[in-house]
This record gives sequence, structure tokens and C-alpha cells, in this order.
Amino acid sequence: MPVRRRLLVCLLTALALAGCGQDGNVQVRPARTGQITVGFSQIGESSRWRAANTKSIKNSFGIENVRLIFAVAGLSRDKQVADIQRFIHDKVDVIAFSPVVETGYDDVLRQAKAAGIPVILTDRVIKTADPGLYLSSIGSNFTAEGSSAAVWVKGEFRNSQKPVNIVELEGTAGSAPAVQRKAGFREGLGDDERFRIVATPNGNFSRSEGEAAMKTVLKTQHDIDVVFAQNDDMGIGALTAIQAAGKRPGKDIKVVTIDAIHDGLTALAEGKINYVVECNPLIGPQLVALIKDVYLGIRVPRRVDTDETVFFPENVRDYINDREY
Ligand code: GYE
Repeated sequence: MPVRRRLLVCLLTALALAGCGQDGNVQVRPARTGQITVGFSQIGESSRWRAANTKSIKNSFGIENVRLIFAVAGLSRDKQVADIQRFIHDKVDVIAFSPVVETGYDDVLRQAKAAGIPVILTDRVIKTADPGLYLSSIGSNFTAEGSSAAVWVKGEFRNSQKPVNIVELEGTAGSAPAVQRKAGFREGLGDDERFRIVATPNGNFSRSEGEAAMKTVLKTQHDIDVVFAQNDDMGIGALTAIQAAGKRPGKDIKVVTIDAIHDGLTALAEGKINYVVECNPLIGPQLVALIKDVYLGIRVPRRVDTDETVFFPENVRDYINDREY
């Protein structure tokens, strides 16, 4: 057994034997079995991004002291609330989840708090008037991702003498990435009146819905300069619709997306997408490290941002073959 794991086992055992209590900075919960049981509720399993996020989490939990109970919400907030209520009933040590949407979790998180179960948000975040309902959140800075997409658009059209017409394909309504990427994109565009968002259809972060949404927009918008898709899957769907309308994506209509899944980087290498902002799903190792500290009562940061980068035609070939998702 590696040293780090042996240390964790010894520490948990010692604390169990010594009778846990408040000691300086370490407020330790009674270690019932020396094993940490974590209830995790995942949004769904609908995309390559989500599958990679799940794989990273499950693989990181594969160590003997941390037991994972994994539930899938099927894009339903109500199902996710029921998952969390079951974790509370089963008296898990820590709850972690990726909220489907930003609101509607206060009641169940108050139940978790009353049961003394710490909560960590992963990937997405919630909006709540009571910040004490969760201990920490780990994930991407969605606002910065949206702003990065806008900065590229402004650079690409910096010399334009005419209005730049933009279609924004929005993700799941009410979800943190959709709300914050939207805000970041507008912040990045600033007050330059040349840049006009002429349509904001919803594609629910899905390839098929992104294609359908773009097809509809193309029927009424005949002078589109840019498509900003809030994730690769919707952007890839939009490519199909743009080509079906007889236009060349990446040339007649520029395309900017977020995620950097393998298919997105392939379209970038082919010149059909012009710029991709990474949204890294591989947060499993950071999440497990955070959970261990939470369990041991060690002070944790309120927010842990994942490391991310951007891709463009000149650098994509250096990364595409090593993509884990
Ligand atoms: O961008 C999208 C997925 O929550 C950041 O959800 C994640 C988003 C991601 O459906 O592809």
C-alpha cells in the first residue's frame, strides 16, 4: 500500500481510537469505519464530455478508503434531489454533485446540513441565498470561458467596417454554464456596437438539438458572420446545418465553441471550427483530494478552479491525439 494511503489509514484509525473531537484547525467527524463513504449525483450521461467527467471521478475513487455511491440524475433536478435525499438517509460521510440547474436545491441541502453531512459542488454551481449550504465547489470558470470566446470574435473581426452578426447557441436553460458563458460572452464583446447577437436559440448542450436550432435560425437570418456555441456538441450540430444551407462553416460563417472534446478539436483541425475554449471534465483527482480534507475537517478553499487552455488551428495538432475525451 502506497505511503500516502497508509498514512490516511493510520490517521483515520488513530482518530477513531483516540475519540475524535475539535482540535485546533482539525474538526474531525467520528470515523465510523475508517472508510469515507461519498454519495455522488451526476447530471446525466448524454455527452462525451459528461462521460469523461464520470470516468475521471469513478477512476479517482478506486482506492480502498473512499467508497463511492454513484447516482445519475438523467438531466432531472427532481431526480437529483431524490438522489441526495437517499444519500442523507444512508448517512454518507460527504455528498458531492453536479447541479443540473442553478436553483431548487436549498431545501435538500438544508436537510444535508441538519444531518451534519458536508456538501461539495462539482462542475456546475448553484444560486442560493445561504452560502453555508455547501462547503466548496470545484469546476471551470464558465464566465471566463464565454469571455475568451468573445475576445477571439472581436480579434477576428477587428477591422470589420460593417455589423458583425452573431448567433449564440445556448446550453441547458438555467444551468450555470449556460448562464455564465452567456454573461462572459457579453462582457467580452463590451460596448462595441458592431457586434450584434441576432439570435440565441437553445440547443440544450446536445448535438441534435444544436443542429435543429441552427437549421431554424438559418431560415430567417441570412447574413450570419459568427456562431458562438456554448459547447462543442451544439457547435458540431450547427456545422451540419450550415453545410446543409450551402455555406462553408469556418469560412463563410466562423464558429467558436467551448469544451475541446476530440470531435471539436477534429473540426478545428479541419478548419470547420475556428477557435475552441477548453472546459476540462477531468476533475476526479482534485475532487477526491478535496473530499479527504473535508472528511478530516481540514480547512478547504471555497472555490477550486480547474486548469484550462484554448485551442486554435496552429496548436490543435499538438494535443488532439492525446485527448482523453
Ligand atoms: O460544457 C457540456 C455539458 O457542465 C461544463 O455540460 C459542463 C457542460 C459542458 O453538457 O458539454
